[in-house]
Amino acid sequence: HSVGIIGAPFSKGQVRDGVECAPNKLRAAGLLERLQQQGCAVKDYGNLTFENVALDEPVKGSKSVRTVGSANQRLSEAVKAVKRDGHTAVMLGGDHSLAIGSIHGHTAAVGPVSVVWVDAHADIHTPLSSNTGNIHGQPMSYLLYELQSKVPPLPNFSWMKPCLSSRDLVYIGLRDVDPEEHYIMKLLTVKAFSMTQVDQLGVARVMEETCDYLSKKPIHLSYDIDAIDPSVTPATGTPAVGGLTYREGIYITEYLCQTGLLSAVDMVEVNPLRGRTEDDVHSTVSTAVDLLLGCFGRRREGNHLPDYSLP
Ligand code: DIR
Ligand code: MN
Ligand code: MN
Ligand code: MN
Repeated sequence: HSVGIIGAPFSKGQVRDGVECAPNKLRAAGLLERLQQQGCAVKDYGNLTFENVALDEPVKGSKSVRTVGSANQRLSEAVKAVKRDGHTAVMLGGDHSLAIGSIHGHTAAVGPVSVVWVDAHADIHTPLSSNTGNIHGQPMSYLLYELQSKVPPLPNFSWMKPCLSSRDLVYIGLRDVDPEEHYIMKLLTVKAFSMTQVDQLGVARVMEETCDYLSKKPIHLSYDIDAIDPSVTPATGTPAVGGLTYREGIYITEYLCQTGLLSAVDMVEVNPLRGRTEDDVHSTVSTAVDLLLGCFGRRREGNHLPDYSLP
């Protein structure tokens, strides 16, 4: 695997400080070295810097619209460049509003993609249906062709156009979906494996059905760390009880890796300031690292490099 890493220290898609610290925390936990040890070629593109828009009053109830729009424009260009350089793109968030730029940039470089969205939340509110005004709960509505007429023109978003069909989206891990979001998902008949389906089918069958359902387009995996149970990954802004186990979370990455179609990965909503203890933060960060290693060939049965020979 050849991996291009982009740090996106951005938090204005939600209201809790700290999520912007995650890219450096993930690097400090040895992400790059461990990817290299398992045989990946790694290029670190560093952290993006984002414009701080001075007067960014709410627009139709949504917060920091101009700041989020400008940040995602930069991220889209960065992901597009990493894909044009021939790498699998890894975007280290930051909050989940960054999926707008990440998926947009990915499709700008490679054409249509499939999206596997692993999250406790559906993040499919429109700016008008949102109750919180936090854009990290809205990215999917900006991306989907089918919702174009329901998303008003927003300042600093004129650079982006929808680039995803609802037929090319699968959710895994849902358990905190607002009524407006549930309505949208039924309207568009979005494929979703909530925690109920994970319980019913088991994660192996969920992954089989996910990949049977998706066409063979390049896959964009958007992994919100709050998909994992907060007993394992407590350091996140909006934890939701009853989540994926560590093993289920890792299985998703191992399975997607062996499809050979993984083309971009987001790891978002790790918030080192939300843990109550040092252990909380460590467990969250190291789980996020393990999920990324799973995306790029790490197997629990063990690995060895192709050129290894016994001493
Ligand atoms: C809620 C929470 N649905 C909202 N969303 C979160 O703010 O729209 N998404 N936490 O990750
Ligand atoms: Mn999310
Ligand atoms: Mn979430
Ligand atoms: Mn979230």
